[in-house]
Formats: sequence, structure tokens, C-alpha cells
Amino acid sequence: MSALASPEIDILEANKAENPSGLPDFTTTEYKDAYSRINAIVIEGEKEAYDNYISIGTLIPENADELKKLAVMEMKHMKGFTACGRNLGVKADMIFGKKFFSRLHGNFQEALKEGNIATCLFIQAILIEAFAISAYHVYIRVADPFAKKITEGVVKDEYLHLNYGEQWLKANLETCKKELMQANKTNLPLIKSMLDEVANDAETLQMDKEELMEEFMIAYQDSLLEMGLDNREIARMALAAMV
Ligand code: PL3
Ligand code: FE2
Ligand code: FE2
Repeated sequence: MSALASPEIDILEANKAENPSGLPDFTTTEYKDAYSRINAIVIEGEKEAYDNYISIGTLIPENADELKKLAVMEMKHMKGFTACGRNLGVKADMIFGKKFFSRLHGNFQEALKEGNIATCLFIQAILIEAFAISAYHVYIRVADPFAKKITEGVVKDEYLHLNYGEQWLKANLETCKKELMQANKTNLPLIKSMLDEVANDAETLQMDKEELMEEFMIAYQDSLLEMGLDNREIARMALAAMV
């Protein structure tokens, strides 16, 4: 070892020697404790996604069959992630998971009651799906082999869900742009605070917060572009996260 190496580098190298895979130790109490909350968030998110697609089907009856298919995928995701927790011997903290989604859930329910299709689709099929896609991409790099396989299958489906929302909003953009801007203003800051809330536990799973934010912004901006919004509109919308 070079005499110039810093103590931090010594520690990193010692860790690497002990754990050449670079993956976390999935058996520690610390890992399992963080996983009990992250796993609950994901299970609750998938369950609410099921309910949300079924609900959106009542607002767009001509697409109810297609939406039912998306909902069924969400149920499968929920079961997959439940198996991931079981495989690690972790009990998901579902009270935490429910609370984590409660504000977004409330906003979705209100939009549903008002028949605001664009808001419902923006919350579920754009914001929540982009959040899931970003988190799953980062998680795949540091997951245990069982969860990695499941998450790789799930993330492919999530792109189909994002695409459904993009296409509907694109086709209806001119009539719903104002509603969309308002839905973004109300809900993008919630996504940001959910990310802040999960950052510590994610770090324990070796998921980096900056990386999560980058992946989210990529998926979010790509989908706004696909919907036909221009660069200025996208920049304006993204800035809503900074309040
Ligand atoms: C809809 O298809 C999915 C809704 C789930 C959203 C979950 C977001 C999860 C963010 C927290 C980081 C999770 C890491 C993945 C661990 C299994
Ligand atoms: Fe899903
Ligand atoms: Fe989904």
C-alpha cells in the first residue's frame, strides 16, 4: 500500500477484501430494519397502483379492459416484492408504508371524485411510475440475487404503465394542459419529500440519493417530452420540485 493512501481508502480496501462483490450484507440487523420499511413502501405502492388503475378504468370506460391488465401486473409486482421480504426473513412495516403514500393517495382520491382524469393519470402513470422506475433501476445494482431477478421483471412492466399515461395525456394535451400543470405543482413536491424521507433507509441498502434523484428526473423529463411538452414547459414543471 502506498504511504500516501488516506485512512478512508484503507477502510474501503479492507471492505473490498472482506466483501469482493461490493454488495451489502443482507443478513445484518441494520439491513433488515431498513428493508422492513423500504419493502413496505414498495408493497403498498404496488397495491395502491392496482387500485388506482382499476379506478381510472371507471373514468375511461372504453379503456377499462386495458387498465385492468395493467392493474393485474401491479398485483403480480406486489406478490413478487412480498416474496423478496420473505426471502430475507423481513416483516414489512405496512403501517409505515401506508403513511408514506397517504398524501399522494389523498390527492388521487380527490381527483377521482372530481372526475379529473388527467390528474389521476399524472399522479399514478407518470409520477408514481417514474418514481418506481428510478428506484428499481438503482435497487437492481445492489439487490440480493432473488430480488434482482424479480425487480428486473417488474421494471419492464412499469415502462408499459408509464407509456399508457404518456399516450393518453399526449392525445388530450391541448384540453388538459392547465390541469396537468396544476397537478404537477401540487404533487411533484410530494414526490421530492417522499424521496427525502426514504433516503436514509435507501442508503443502508447502498442506494445513493443523488443517483435516485437523477434517475427520477430522467424518467420524468423523458415522459413530459413524449407527451409533447416543450423544453421551457418541462423546465418550469421540474422547478416545482424546488419549493
Ligand atoms: C407502481 O407500479 C409502483 C409503485 C411503487 C413505488 C415505489 C417507490 C419506491 C421508492 C423507494 C426505494 C425502493 C427501492 C426498491 C426496493 C425493492
Ligand atoms: Fe408495479
Ligand atoms: Fe406500475
